[in-house]
Amino acid sequence: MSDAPRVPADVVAALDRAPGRALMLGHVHPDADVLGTLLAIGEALQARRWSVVAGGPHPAPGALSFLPGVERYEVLKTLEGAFDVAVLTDCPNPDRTEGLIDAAKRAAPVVVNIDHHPDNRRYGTVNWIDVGAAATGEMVYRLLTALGAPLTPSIATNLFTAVHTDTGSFRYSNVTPETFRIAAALTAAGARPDVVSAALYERRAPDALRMLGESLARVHVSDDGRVAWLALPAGAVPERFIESEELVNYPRSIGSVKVACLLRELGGGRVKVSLRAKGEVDVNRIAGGFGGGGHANAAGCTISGPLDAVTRRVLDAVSAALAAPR
Ligand SMILES: [Mn+2]
Repeated sequence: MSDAPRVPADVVAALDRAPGRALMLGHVHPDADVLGTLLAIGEALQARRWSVVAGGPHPAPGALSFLPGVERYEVLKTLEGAFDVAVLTDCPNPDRTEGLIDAAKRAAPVVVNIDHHPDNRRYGTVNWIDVGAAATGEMVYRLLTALGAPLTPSIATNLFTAVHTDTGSFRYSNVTPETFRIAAALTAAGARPDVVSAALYERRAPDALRMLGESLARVHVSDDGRVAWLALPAGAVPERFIESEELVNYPRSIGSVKVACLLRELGGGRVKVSLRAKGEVDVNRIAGGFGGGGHANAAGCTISGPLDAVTRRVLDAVSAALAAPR
C-alpha cells in the first residue's frame, strides 16, 4: 500500500516508552510544517500521559493561530528542568534554535531529529531524515501511525496543514502518491481541507491587497524571462504583511520564469533571500553558497550588505546556475 520507507525503530523507541517529560522544540520563525508536527507529536504524547513543553525562540505567527493547540507553543529563552526526550522537526540546522538545542542536549538524554531537508546536520542522538517526504508532516503521520497513536481531528488538522503548506497546496514537484494517501487519511481523521484553505488563504487584512499591489509593482523580470525577483527595502511594507504572504510565489507564477527570488531588507544591514525554482535549477545549492539551505526547489539564506548589492550577487549566482548544466 505504502511506498514510504519504514519509520526507523530507534525513532519509534524514543517515544514508545513510559511517560515522562518531553520537549517539542521549534526553530526560529516556525512555519506550519514545524508547528503542525510539533503540536501533533505533543498531543499524541500528552494522550499517553506525558508532560509536554512546546516552544522555540520565536512565537507562532499570527497567520497560524488556527492550528489546534498552538496556544500552548511558548516563546522559550531558556529551558527549565530536565526532559526525558527532546524532539525537533523540520530543522536542518541546529544553529537555527538560538542556542536552545545546546540547552536541550544538556536537559534531555535523547534528542530526536525528524526532517526532510537534504542538508540536515544530523545533530540528534536519533536522526530520521527522509528527503523523499514532501513535508515533515508526512513523516510524523507515519510516526504516529507506527506508534499506534489515535489520529484526533486536531492532530489531523495540524499534519494536514503541514503537508498543505510545504506542497504549495499539493501543487509542487515534491507531491507523490504517498502525499495524497496521507492527506486522504488525515481528511478521514477529521482534517477539513476547506477550513484549512480558508484559514491559510482567505484571512487577509482589509489593507493587504493595497500592500500587495505596492509590493508586486517592484517585481522585475530578466530580459530572457527566466528570472524574476522582488526586492523589498526595509519598511516598504509592514512586517506583519510580509509574514502573512508568500510573496515569492508571485514572481514564481510567471510562465517563463525558472528561478524566482524575494529579497527582503532587514535591519542591521542584512537581506533575507527566498529562492524558488521549478526543477531546472537547484536553488538549495545557490542558497548553500551564501550559508543558507533548504530544498532543490525552495531555499533561502540571509546575506549581509545593501539591498542593491545583495540583489546583484544573488542574480549573478542564479545566472551562473542557469548557465551550468544540472
Ligand atoms: Mn518542511
